[in-house]
Amino acid sequence: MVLSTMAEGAFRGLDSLGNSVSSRLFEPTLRLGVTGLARAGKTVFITSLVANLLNRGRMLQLEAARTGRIDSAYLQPQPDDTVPRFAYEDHLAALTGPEPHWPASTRAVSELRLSLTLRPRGLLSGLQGPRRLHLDIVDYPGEWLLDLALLDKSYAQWSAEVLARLPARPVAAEFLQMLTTVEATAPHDEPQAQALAAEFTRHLNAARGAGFYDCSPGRFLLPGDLAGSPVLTFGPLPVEEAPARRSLWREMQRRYEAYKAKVVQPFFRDHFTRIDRQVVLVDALSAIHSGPQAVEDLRQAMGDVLSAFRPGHNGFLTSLLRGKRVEKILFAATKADHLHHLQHPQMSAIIEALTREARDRAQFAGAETAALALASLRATTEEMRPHDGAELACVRGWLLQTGRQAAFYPGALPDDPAQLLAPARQGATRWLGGDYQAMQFAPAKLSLRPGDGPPHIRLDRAAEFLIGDQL
Ligand SMILES: Nc1nc2c(ncn2[C@@H]2O[C@H](COP(=O)(O)OP(=O)(O)OP(=O)(O)O)[C@@H](O)[C@H]2O)c(=O)[nH]1
Ligand SMILES: [Mg+2]
Repeated sequence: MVLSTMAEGAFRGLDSLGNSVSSRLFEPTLRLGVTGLARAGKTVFITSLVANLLNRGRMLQLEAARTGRIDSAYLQPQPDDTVPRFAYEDHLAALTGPEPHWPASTRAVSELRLSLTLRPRGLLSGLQGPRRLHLDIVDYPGEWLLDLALLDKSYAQWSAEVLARLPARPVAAEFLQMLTTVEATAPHDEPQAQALAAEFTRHLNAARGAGFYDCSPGRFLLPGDLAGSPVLTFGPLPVEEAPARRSLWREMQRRYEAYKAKVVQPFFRDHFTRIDRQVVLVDALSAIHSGPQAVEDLRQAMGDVLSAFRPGHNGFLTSLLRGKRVEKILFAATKADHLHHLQHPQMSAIIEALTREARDRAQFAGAETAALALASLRATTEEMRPHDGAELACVRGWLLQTGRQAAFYPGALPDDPAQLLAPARQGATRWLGGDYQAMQFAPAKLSLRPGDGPPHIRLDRAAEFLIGDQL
């Protein structure tokens, strides 16, 4: 009696051990990071990708979907209990409901687990049962990657750099004026520190709004539940030789270091280092519309964002990663439905050129990279319209501002991306070849056939590059 209970217990123990071992061995997990600067299209991308993996009728370029190797796909509770869940159902309801609208801006990291049951492939496929793959999709702001550069900088260095670039930036005069009234060596005074941080944050937000991308510290723009805490209550101060122990300068320095240790490092440790595949979304068309300075700023920001994928550069990250690396990185220009497909090759060439430097670096670090233009949710239809005796390749959709339908021509993108990137690098203030328009379209009302996900452009190709080899 006793014996059998013991034996049973032992057996059960073995069984549960066996379960966890087998789930680890035979149910691999792939972590897909989705990032991009604010409004790049991360939320819409994830929502549409998941919807199109659940209903695969529009995923012909994803080989495993086309050949029927994906048996089923379903959402599961995610493995990380402390990370907010990506609000897939809410976002999908916004995009595909009776009154379609774009989902609200998201301000923090979130995660979703999609599990796929797969038919085995290869010679022995007849002998094996179905496989399972867990796809953990992580949405995080690209701005947080820009903070990596802070880890290598002392407070004095960071302050000097920020103060040097401030005069050329919007809403900086007030902050600089405030600095002239502040004694950095005087004893720390909390209301003063708060006033400085508030003005500095106001400046960062204005710079961000004016199209500048390198607006670190990234969490000042997306504070989430850290709003008002000391790690976000600092700003740059002019360098001091020997600031007193309780001076404002010393306290700001302490908070800057706390920001690095308590905000930046945990993000890289808990999220970034676990990513296997990465997609970096870029709203290149908006930058082109804003002008050469925005394009140049975007190019530089992409370089900085991507330096996180060349960890050799950064001692902290190298020691965290211990040889692990992101295996594939996709650079995707989003919102390609703003362009007629005749202009998609030009858009792809631009995104390729825009990220070339960054891609070369990533390749150097061993990751496979690709670039393409996609639309996560197609909101327009194509149309040729006569204009001055020629045909203009337009797109038609419901304008977000007026709710009316209109055809739209954004301007001709050059065949050679250098025609945009070179003047941008050389500091041009406007495009010589004419202007580029940007429009905001509302998502179209959809009536989906059973088995079809929301309409997209090249989302299936993106999925094939990112996860196809694992399916
Ligand atoms: N036409 C079109 N517009 C898109 C598409 N994807 C995104 N957009 C537009 O871009 C905006 C931003 O998209 P989001 O997916 O919310 O971008 P995000 O990167 O998650 O933005 P934050 O959460 O604010 O950082 C949307 O509100 C839409 O206006 C697309 O595929 N087609
Ligand atoms: Mg978002």
